[in-house]
Amino acid sequence: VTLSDEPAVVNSPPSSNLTQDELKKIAAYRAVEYVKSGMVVGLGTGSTAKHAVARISELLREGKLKDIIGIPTSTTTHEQAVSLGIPLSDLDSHPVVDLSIDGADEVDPALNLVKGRGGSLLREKMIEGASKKFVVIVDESKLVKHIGGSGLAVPVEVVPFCCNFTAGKLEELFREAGCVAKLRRKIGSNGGEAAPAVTDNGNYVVDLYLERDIGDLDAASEAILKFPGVVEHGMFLGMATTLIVAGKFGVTVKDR
Ligand code: ABF
Repeated sequence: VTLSDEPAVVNSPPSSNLTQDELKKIAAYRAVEYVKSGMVVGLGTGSTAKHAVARISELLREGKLKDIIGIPTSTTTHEQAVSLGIPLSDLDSHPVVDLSIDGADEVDPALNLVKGRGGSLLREKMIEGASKKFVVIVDESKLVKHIGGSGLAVPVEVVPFCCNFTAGKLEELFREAGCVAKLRRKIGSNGGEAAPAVTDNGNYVVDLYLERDIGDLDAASEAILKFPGVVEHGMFLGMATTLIVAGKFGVTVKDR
């Protein structure tokens, strides 16, 4: 099955009265049309991807899809897929993934992404990087001209050891872009400083808040990954093969 069988752009009728969650669901359901029986499917994480996981399980139950093996990109998605009875595996047993479907925090016109504001990024990058096709599903609020320039964070997963040292190095690296690096903390502390948020891999997240855009994305990626304390960052460059956007003017499908 290849995505090139599909038209590059499809516009469906306007859907102006829909909520953001309904738009997410529309994008997710459209993406699941790419899933065919027998595929190994990367199951994304987040409020958009969860609709795709639910839809896959629904089609399995109805017998419209068969023999799907899901590869979850987070412990949360693992739990959701288990609860819905989707057969699961991992990259050790299935190193080639036919298709992954996942959300994103930002998408630029070249389909470069920022991911990880919801906490997951490393497993997503491993699984989506091992995928023949990677379909990104978003509502139109996620579209940007330049990723990393919106004043919202570019997340970086770091090892806990001397994480403030690593955060300082990252801030220094992007000083010209007005970078402020903040260690992400758990929400809902009662009074004192909240403990650092911990990823599925036992690491921490440093959020890079950039006043101006960081310019050459490949150079920025390379520079971030050079620090030994960095595990991975949330810029997914040149990885997405298809973008599905649901907005008030309908659904748009764009292939890279
Ligand atoms: C995960 O979910 C993260 O990489 C990204 O931060 C987020 C997008 O979530 P949502 O669909 O809830 O906006 O994939």
